Amino acid sequence: MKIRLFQQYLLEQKIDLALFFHPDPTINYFIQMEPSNAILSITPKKSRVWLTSLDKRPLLKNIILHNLLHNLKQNWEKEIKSANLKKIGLNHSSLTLEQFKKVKKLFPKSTFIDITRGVRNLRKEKTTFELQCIKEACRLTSQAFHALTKELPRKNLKTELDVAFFLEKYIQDQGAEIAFPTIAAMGKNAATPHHKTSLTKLSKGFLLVDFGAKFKNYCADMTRILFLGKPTAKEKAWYDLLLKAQMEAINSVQEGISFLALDTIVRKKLGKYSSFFIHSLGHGLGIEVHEAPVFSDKQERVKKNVPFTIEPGIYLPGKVGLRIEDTLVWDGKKVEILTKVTKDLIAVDF
Ligand SMILES: [Mn+2]
Repeated sequence: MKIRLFQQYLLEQKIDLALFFHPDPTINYFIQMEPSNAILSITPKKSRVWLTSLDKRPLLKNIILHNLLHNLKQNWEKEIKSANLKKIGLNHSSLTLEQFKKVKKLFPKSTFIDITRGVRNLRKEKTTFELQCIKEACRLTSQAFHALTKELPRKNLKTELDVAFFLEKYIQDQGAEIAFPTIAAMGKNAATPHHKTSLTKLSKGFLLVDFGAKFKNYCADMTRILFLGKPTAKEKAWYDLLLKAQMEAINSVQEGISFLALDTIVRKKLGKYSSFFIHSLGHGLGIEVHEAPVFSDKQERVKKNVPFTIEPGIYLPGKVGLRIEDTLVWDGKKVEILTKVTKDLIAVDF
């Protein structure tokens, strides 16, 4: 990954050492795996990672691999200790108080600085390899949804959990992983945006699925809605309005437009329903399913090779919930929707 660029950042900020502790996803980013435990140290000249023998050894370029001992001898502490490390960078967004106390004891004379922003910015723009992984994750996600539309009419899936397991099995059968626990929400359950997939039986109405594959550590995120039975004119109108709002935001994506501006476009289109759109329009994604850019940050703008989601929703408490979500990227000339599966409202015989 962009370790040289990060070392450049450390030089510019006059940081002698950056330390990362498990389970900081930044470690996963730099070593391109999910370790059981790890400590990562990066200085402007040298990068080292300590891993336990619980995991398979990763093939690392530009990072020296050490063994992290399981006994009480904290070998990494001895190996890392040095009086020359005056300014130490820590990722406040992931560090526990216990870890911080340990570092403070280890380096009593050093000063500490928060590098959350530096790390987030580094990970925001993706390399060609990272984009390829995200695209593949999105392709598998789209395929899984397509398979679900073929499976539902067979009536083998009875509950929300059946639907979630079908999607997750499909993805894993393709050799990929799950980016996050699948949300399958039947009818009024979808009025809770983060509904916990349950044993609720499938019945007539909207069925929402929010899920994603993870390919080589990189996430996809997509939400689609199906209709079991035949939607009423009103139900169709809700869906059409939401889709129009989502497409208007997607079609407005261009270099430098702020995410806040996209959010405004959606809320305007939703009109009287905008007060029922109770969350952020989207988020960046990569090693983590939610990462920078954070849409509520007014400074954040669309930039080349920074993938993100657009996911407006309408939630009528106790009644119904709709959300349509795509993962997309601005390639410098045009917006590319990576989750390519259809957004026509599919009505399944029920
Ligand atoms: Mn999302």
